[in-house]
This record gives sequence, C-alpha cells and structure tokens, in this order.
Amino acid sequence: MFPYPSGFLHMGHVRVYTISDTIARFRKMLGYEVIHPMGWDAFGLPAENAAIERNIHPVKWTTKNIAVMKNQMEKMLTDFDWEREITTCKPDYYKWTQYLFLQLYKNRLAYQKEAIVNWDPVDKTVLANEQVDAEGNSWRSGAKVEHRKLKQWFFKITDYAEQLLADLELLNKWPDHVKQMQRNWIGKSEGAEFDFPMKSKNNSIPPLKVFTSRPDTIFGVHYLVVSLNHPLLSKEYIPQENHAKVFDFVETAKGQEVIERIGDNKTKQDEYLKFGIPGIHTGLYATNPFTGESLPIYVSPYVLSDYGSGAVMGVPAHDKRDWEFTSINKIANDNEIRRVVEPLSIEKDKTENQVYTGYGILTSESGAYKGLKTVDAMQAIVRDAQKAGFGRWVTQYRLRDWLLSRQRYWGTPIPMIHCEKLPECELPVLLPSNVSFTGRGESPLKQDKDWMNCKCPKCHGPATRDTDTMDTFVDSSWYFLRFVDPKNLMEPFSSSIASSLLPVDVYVGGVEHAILHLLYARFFSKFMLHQKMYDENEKRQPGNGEPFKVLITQGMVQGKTYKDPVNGRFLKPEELDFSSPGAPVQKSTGQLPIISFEKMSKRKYNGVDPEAIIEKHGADSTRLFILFKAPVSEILEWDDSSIIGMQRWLNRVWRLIELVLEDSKNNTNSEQHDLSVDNMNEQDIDTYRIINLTVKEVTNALSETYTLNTVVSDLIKLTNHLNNSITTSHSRSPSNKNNKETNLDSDTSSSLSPVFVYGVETLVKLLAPMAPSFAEESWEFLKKRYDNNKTRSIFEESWPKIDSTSFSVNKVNCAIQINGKTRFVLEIPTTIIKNQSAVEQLIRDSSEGKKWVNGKYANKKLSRVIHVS
Ligand code: ANZ
Repeated sequence: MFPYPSGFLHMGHVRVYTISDTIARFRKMLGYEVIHPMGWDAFGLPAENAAIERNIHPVKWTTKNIAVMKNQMEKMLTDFDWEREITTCKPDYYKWTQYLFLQLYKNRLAYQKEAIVNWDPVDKTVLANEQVDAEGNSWRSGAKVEHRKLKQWFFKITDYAEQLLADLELLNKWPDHVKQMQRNWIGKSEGAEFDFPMKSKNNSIPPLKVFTSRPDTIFGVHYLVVSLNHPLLSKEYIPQENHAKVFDFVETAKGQEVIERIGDNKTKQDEYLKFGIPGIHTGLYATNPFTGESLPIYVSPYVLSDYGSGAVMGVPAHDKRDWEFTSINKIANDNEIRRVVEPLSIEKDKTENQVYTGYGILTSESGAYKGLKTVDAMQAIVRDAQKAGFGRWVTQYRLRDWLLSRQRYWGTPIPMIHCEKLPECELPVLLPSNVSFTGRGESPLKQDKDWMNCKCPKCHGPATRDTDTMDTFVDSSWYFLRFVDPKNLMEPFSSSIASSLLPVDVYVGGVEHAILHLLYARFFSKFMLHQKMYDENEKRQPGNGEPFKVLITQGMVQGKTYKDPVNGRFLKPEELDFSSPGAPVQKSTGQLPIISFEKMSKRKYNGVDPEAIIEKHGADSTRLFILFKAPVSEILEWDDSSIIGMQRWLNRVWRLIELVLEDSKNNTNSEQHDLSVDNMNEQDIDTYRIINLTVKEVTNALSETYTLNTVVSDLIKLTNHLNNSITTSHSRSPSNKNNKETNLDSDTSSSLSPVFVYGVETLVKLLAPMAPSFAEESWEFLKKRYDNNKTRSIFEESWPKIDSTSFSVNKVNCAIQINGKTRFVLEIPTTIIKNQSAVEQLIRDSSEGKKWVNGKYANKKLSRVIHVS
C-alpha cells in the first residue's frame, strides 16, 4: 500500500516496506519478473492545512515531502521500481481518476443526492467524522457541528454488495479476520417487509413499510417507530395539534442521529442505548395487517434512516431495545406485553429480563400460527402476507453507497459541468493553482469564479463546474492498475498489460484498511473488469475481478512507554536515568517507572525516528530486527536495546565468512563444491542436511506462509550449526587439543570442507532479501576468491536449490543406557547404525557422551558394550 506523503517515514512504514521488499527481492532471486512499485497517495487534508497554516501551496508542500520520504526509503534499502512511480495529485494520474468517475457515471454508478453531513457553521465547510471531537465540536473553529442536508456525489457500491460478499469466498489467502470485517461491513440480512396500512381520514397516506428479521413476531407488535428523516414526518400527515411537539423533537434529536455506521460490529443496540432511547408519539396510527390492531407510530433517532425502510416494528417481548423503549415511553405495562414465541426447553437461557430473543414455538397469541416453530412460522406468515399483497421476503445490506464528494480544494476535481456532462476529451479538469487558502468560508474552488464559471460544451450557454473534489479513497482505488502501465498517455492502462499481470500477487498494508480501502479497491477492479478494461484468464486466481491474491496485514509497531507510578504522567526520556541497564529510574524520585508498550505518539514520548535508528544500527540490522521481533501480522514492541542482538548475529556470520576467506588464501577452492553425499563424512552429512532443511523452510516461509520471523530464527540456527561444526571438527583434530574455541588462524593448514563453504555461501544468499547490503558486500568478498573480476550482484544469483538426497540420510533417535539407566538420547544416522564401533565413536564424540562416558571412563575400557540395532 502506497503512503500518504506526510513528510517523514514512521516505523509503520519501515515495517510494511521491509516486508514487501524482502518478498520482492526473494522472488527476483527465484527468477521471477517482479514489479515492486511505489507511489504517493498525495491528495488530502494535511496539505491543505499546511497551506492555511503556513501559507505554502499544497503542491510545494507535497513535492517537498515526497523528496524527503523517497530519500528515507533509499536509506532503508528498499528496492522499488522508481520508473513506475505515480503521484495521485499529478494531472497525468488524476486525469484517469476523473475518467473512471465518468465511466461510473455513464453506467449509473455515480449519482448525486441529498445527504446528511457534518457542517461547521463558522468555517462554512463540511467536516469528516474524525474532525468532529467527542463533544460534537469542530476541531478547528470549535463551533458546534451541525448536521446538514447537502447535495453530494455517491458511488453506487451497493449494486456490488452481493458480489463483494460472495467473492470473499475466493480469497483463501486473505486473513480471516479481514474477510469477517468486510462481511460485517456489508452486513447482509435476510428478512421480511410488511406494509402497515395507515389510519388516516381519506386513506391519503401510503402504507408504512417495515423491515424485520423476525416476521414470526408479527403478532407481538405493540407500536411502530420511524426515523427522523422518514417521509411520514411531513406537516401534511402529522396531525396539526402534534406539529410543535413532533417537529421540535425532531429538530433537537437531529444532533444525536446516527448518520454513519461507526464500526464494523456496532449493533443497533449500542446506538439505541447511547441515546437513552428517546422517542415521541407522532399522533399517527397504523393497522397491523394480521390482527387489525391499531398501532401508535413513534419517531426516534435510534432508527437508522437509511437501513431497511427507516421504520421498525416494536416487539417488546422479544427484543431488548423494544422492551426498554416500551417501558420508557409507557406504551404498555409489563403484564400487557404479548409473548408470541415460547422457548424450546434447550433455549431457555436466551431469556433475559423477561425478554426472549431466541427462536422457539409460537404461542396461542399468534392465532392460526400457534404451535409452529420459528422457521416454519416465518415461512407461513410471509407466504400468507405475500398472497394478501402486504408482505414479501427482502434482503437488506448494511453497506451504504459511497459518499465521495468533499468540499475541499486538494483533491481530484469532480469532472462535471452543471448544465450538461463534460465530454471526456476535455479531461483532465485541472485544479486551478492560484487560489487563496483562508481556511474560512467556502471551498477555494467555489471562490475562484473564473474557474467555476464555464461554457457548456453542448449548448454553449453559461454553466458551472462542480466545485467538489473526490474523497482520496477514490484515488487509491485503482492505483495498482496504473502501476502496470504508469506512463500511458492514451488510457488509464493498457488492457493487454493489465490482463497479463493482474491480480496483484502479494499486497501488504495496515489492517486499518481492512474495510474501506480494500472494499473500494475490490469494487473498482470488479467494475473495470465488467467494463472490459482488462481481462481475466480462467486459471488466474482468485478471479471475478478480485485485485489482490495474497493479503498481508502487518501489525502495529508500538513504542516503549514510561509512566510515573504515582500519577500516571508520561515521562520524557530525559526524565529517566538509564545508567543501570534494563531498570531505568525516574531521576526526580528515584522510583521505577511503569513500563508498557503503546501506540507511538508525541504525547507519550514513545516514538522512534527510523532515520536515527538506521543511522545508529544500520539498515540491515533494523530490517532483520523488524522481521524477527514478531510475526508480520502481530504487534511489534519496539525495543531499541534488542537490535544489538541482530548486529551481533551479523558479526558472527561475518566471522564465518572470514574463515572461508582466510582458508582460501591457503587452499585453492573450486567454485563448484563437491556436494555428493557419498563422499561426505558424518558431520558433513549432518551439516548438509541442515543447510538443505534451512533452504526448504526459508523458501516455504518466503513464498507460502510469510512467517518471516521464523526465517530469521532458522538462519540464526544455521549460523550456530556452522559455527559449532567448525568447533567440533577442530576439537577433534589432535593438534588443536587445547584450543577448542575455534581459532582457525592458528590452524591454517586445515582446509574447510566444501560443505561448510557451501553452507556459508548459502547462508549469505538466504540472508540477502532481508539484509541486502550485508549480503551484497559479503558476496563480493566470497566471489572474489574465485575470480577477482567477478562483480555480479547477489541479487542476480539464483536462489539456493534444495538437494533432497540430503534428506534421505535419515537418523534414528537411540537411547543410550549406562549401567542400566537411560542417560541420554542421540540421533544416529541410519548409514552407520549397524556398525558398532562407528556408533560407539559417535557416542564418545557427542557432548552428552563426553560427559557420561569419557568423563568417568576416559581411560578405561568399557567392560561391556551392548549394541542393539
Ligand atoms: C422486529 C423484531 C423482533 C426485530 C425481534 C428483531 C427482533 P438486522 O438483523 O441487523 O438486519 N430494524 C429494522 N430497520 C431498522 C432501522 N432502520 N433502524 C434500526 N433498527 C431497525 O436487524 C434487523 C432488525 O433491526 C429488524 O428486525 C428490526 O427489528 C430492526 F424479536 O423487527 B426487528
């Protein structure tokens, strides 16, 4: 996922791009043609705010930030395809965003309608939800934010609801929780719609439609409730004597209305309880079409105006919200409430405070449907309603159409002329650059009359441009397609190139985009497929215009946070004394602070600056630490002190390389190692097997499971093994008796085994995707042994192959008993298992054997050796 050019890389960026860079470099070494592109999601509010606050034009601010961040990315050694760089705020890109808008418009998937938005009455501007504080005030002017109805542009993503839901099944390489979040967001609900005839003098009011997921409870309805925006709330329908009361209520309740779904799994229950369930009787009544009973109609802000039909049937006995609404508004006494569903015995636990919400059997209150089970009763009731013409099955989605207009300057202009639509050949509609940023009043675009007033291209009469710009999520909904053909001047991308490259094989980004961005991108790529802007090969997974095959959502990077144990105040690093390692104390009090890991923020003084870290520890160690510290999708607790571990490890690898270099001064090594198992001794066979196992594990992790933390630990293990193999082989040689801690410098006569050298070379190759500069440098040294002029980059080398013959050398765990007691277990290669003296030697050479056999009986002959094989 490309970044917003805020002006600096944060640790989250370092993590995400380390992951993608590792995978991309690995694939290149495997021989794939890899596109690892980078670009800038460059429209958006911060640039406009910088313009207002610091009087710097958004273009300048953005360009400067991009330069800084690009430089930082280079420092972290990312291998991006800069020739594919795209910037969404440049006309060569947004021209095509506008083009796509027009395609959607032509297909009736872009339309205008009135919508309720957050309106700052002082700054005279629309605010995004996150710009309204908890008290409902504007973040900038401090004014009480109003909800206004304004004409806005929408994309009809709801037309795609079913496909977006169904095709989640194809995404078997996406994290389950992300798919679940999308499922909840789309929120498919099957239920029934009933028409309740209105009681009015001359039948002039159309019946009230109500959506319910429980048609079986129709006999338990005591009242109906409509949302604040329901068409029923017109002066024409509401009885005169109720006007003041009802419209005053609606006016005051408007501030509390739920205008947008806040989270993916917030239930209406939460919204209901949040507002204390206020409601008021409208003075209107409707008839229950099944019972003929007269039902009062209420209005309440908890009923969502754009869900279902914006009206609810109140069934207090079987819905907790309805029970509370009934008692607060004194609609019925507890003993008058009709219970229409009785629990089957096993479901009794679903009754809470007298409300039974589960399925069961219909009671005698349900007339002819008495005795039917819920599922059957639903079928029978809807069937009968359908026959009588006052009901039907319907499917509802919680997904709303995508409101994309922003009354802002720094965004893709909406390419419409109000009069007639603008022909495509006039794209792009350029943003005027000479505008004033006061932060007050209307959008700068509305103030630029020269830009706004234009001629209608069709009738040539006066016309105006649309002054809204697009939500920046529109820009990022198709950028992955532009990456395949970024310089195309004639079309957004070439159909044939896109067809041959899509879908994106691996997409890496934050889980905060699990819903909106990923849903919008799926919507766009499906739409573009339907428009035949590209094609899909049948064999290409996942299919159906799904843009991302594998999705990796990286976890957050949290910072080490220190708090005063008495008052919980966040402590600055300079308030702490770090002189005793691992236990900092508060300078002023001498007390130990409370230590935790929390989201990095300026307020908590727990942020780390990637540039400083890279400066201090080097990019390779930083990258390795990021990958090693936590599985990619989990929280990473940043602890500066433990990066040292990675530096030390690289030092150990470097020592192994030095051994090889040193050795080759004295021996002429061949570039082609003799790696046939038949010519190896036991130790080499073991080392060779471990090398191959490591290649297998690492390759699998980098291409299938993306468990990048285990890649690092496998390589550490291989390093340790290679290190130990040197120690043991030299401790065995008699000349080295007193020098067990590998000091090869004093033993220049011995030549390293080809397996060891191969192991070191392989280790360096396996390290390359994660620690590119270390590996590149090491490789150069290693290769110069053979030929001084060899300067081929390690990234042009092929990935190590797996020699499966190494695995056929099996081992068996054997129990070793001494004086009748099992003392330890040893792995014995099957090749020598029948050979008593070889087995005995192996036992004596093993570390456990040294302890148990050699120690006690070093100079003694064992009285009896029993070899059972
Ligand atoms: C009567 C009833 C009885 C209901 C009962 C539930 C339980 P889901 O499943 O999430 O789709 N509802 C319908 N439209 C609404 C709106 N615009 N705002 C708030 N609530 C609305 O939820 C469907 C249920 O949510 C519907 O079924 C309706 O309450 C309520 F024992 O109808 B039910």
